[in-house]
Amino acid sequence: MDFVDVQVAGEKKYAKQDDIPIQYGTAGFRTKGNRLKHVIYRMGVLAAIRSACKNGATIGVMITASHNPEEDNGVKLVDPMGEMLGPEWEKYATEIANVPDKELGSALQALVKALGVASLSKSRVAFARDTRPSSPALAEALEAGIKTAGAQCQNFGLLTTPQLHYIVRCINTNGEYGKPTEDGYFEKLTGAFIKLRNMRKTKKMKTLESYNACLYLDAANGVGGGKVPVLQAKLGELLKINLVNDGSGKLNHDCGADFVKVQQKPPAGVSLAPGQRWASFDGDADRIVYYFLGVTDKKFHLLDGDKIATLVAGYLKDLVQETGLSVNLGIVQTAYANGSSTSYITDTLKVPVACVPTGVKHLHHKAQEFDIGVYFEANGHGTALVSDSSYALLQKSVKDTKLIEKQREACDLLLCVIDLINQTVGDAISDMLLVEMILAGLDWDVEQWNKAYTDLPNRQLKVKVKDRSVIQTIDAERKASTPPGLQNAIDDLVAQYTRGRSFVRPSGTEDVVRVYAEADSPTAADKLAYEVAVLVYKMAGGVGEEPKAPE
Ligand code: 16G
Ligand code: MG
Repeated sequence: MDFVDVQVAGEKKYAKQDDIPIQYGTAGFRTKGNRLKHVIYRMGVLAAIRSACKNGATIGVMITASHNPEEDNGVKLVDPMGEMLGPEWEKYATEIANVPDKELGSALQALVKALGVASLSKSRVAFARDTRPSSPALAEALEAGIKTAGAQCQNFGLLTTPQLHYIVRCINTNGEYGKPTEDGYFEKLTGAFIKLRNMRKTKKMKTLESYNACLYLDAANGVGGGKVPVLQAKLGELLKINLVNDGSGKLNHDCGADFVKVQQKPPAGVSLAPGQRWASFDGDADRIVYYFLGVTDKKFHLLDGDKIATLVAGYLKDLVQETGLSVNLGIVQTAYANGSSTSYITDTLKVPVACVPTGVKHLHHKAQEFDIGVYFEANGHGTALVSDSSYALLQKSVKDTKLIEKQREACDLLLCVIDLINQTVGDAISDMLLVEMILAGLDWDVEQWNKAYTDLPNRQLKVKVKDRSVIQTIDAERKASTPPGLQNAIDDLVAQYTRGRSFVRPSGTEDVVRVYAEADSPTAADKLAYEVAVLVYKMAGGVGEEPKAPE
């Protein structure tokens, strides 16, 4: 096997645009869209090699930059079961993306030799893209890479990130997980949603009379916007979605899940009537947050990833109990989880909770240690994973006449809930349907959901430093191990605040250090975040202006 054609096309049409190094980080490669053509061409070839290493299983490639500004773009690889690329391959991706044009062929040659790959003719790659202006040209570069490498390729056009993850898993399980098409995806999710709503009616569990089937949704002007009408057509009256930021405006501009979470306010230009249930997707629809304006206090309330995790875990815990089976359940969070949510999980839900570093791969991996693992980042990315053995146990128990009818019914219900949940990755559409189903089942409105616990006021800030790698963290990013003295100084500040907590970490997607702080009042949280930001600026080589004190 040689890479002569790959090398020639690479030098001619997909030559490096600059020599600035680029790294496969938490969410793949991400930078300005006009810097990515060569990177994505090369990732087409790498995906073909990955496929060969997985005995010809289909590898997915998604072109998106999620919640980043419209002019950015990015690319990430999807492994055969729909999970993120195995971390051990991130270094190969980084190496291949950065080699000089003249060495591309030889670098690929060396890689396949080291991996023991003899041919790429049986390799398969499936890909999709989001709605960014730069995405079509990048998709062409990707297709060229895959085809020039000699692999087969399937172009799924515009998809949300979780839809591509789902399709990859369907292909590689020969349809056992579902039909490998967008239509198959909607059929599976809406089929489960409709069945669950009807099951609850026939079993007289709740009348659902007071559930308000009207949801207001901000699609961040992203790829999710175009998918909602398809979903709506299948749901009919069961859920009426009023869509804003459907794709006609600028992507992620003053809208979307990231904006709402970080700014702690609604998307620009929308006015919430008190009590309305609102949700926001991010640009590639793998995150969702809910929010509302209080009926009595008229204040903005955010129902973020932590609130979704606790709602889902509480619901699943009750259902598991009803089955009477021995299935353990756990929740996985990151340091960004609000302190109140962690206390609620431990003290009220009494469910084990684990904390891992930021990034889906860490959460997903940890969640697999439970029979049912619910994982959510506070920013709204999350899902629930069910182990193969628990799934098999449920399937067996549904028909087990030794169990009482109520138990068999609970097993049936749980199996159906599992069908509603995207098992590959966090999915805004699937999470939305899950939340809506649970709220309907419990007969809850947003106020009731929000009452579970009260978030501690919190603030996030960014600090620009010369080299963010001078900050290293331990204890799932909750403590800084370098530079020396920084953590002690943070501890001293935190000790001055009631219910204070703060941590700092280098961002994996931006050239900044992130600061998080929470305390018992918004003013205290703002002040603590500011003071910690100043520490970072002074002790970790801040550049530009010193952080500004809160007003
Ligand atoms: C990426 C991660 C997300 C994480 C975020 C943190 C994936 C698919 N996405 O978007 O999970 O929360 O990065 O960004 O892993 P930061 O490192 O810039 O704070
Ligand atoms: Mg995203």
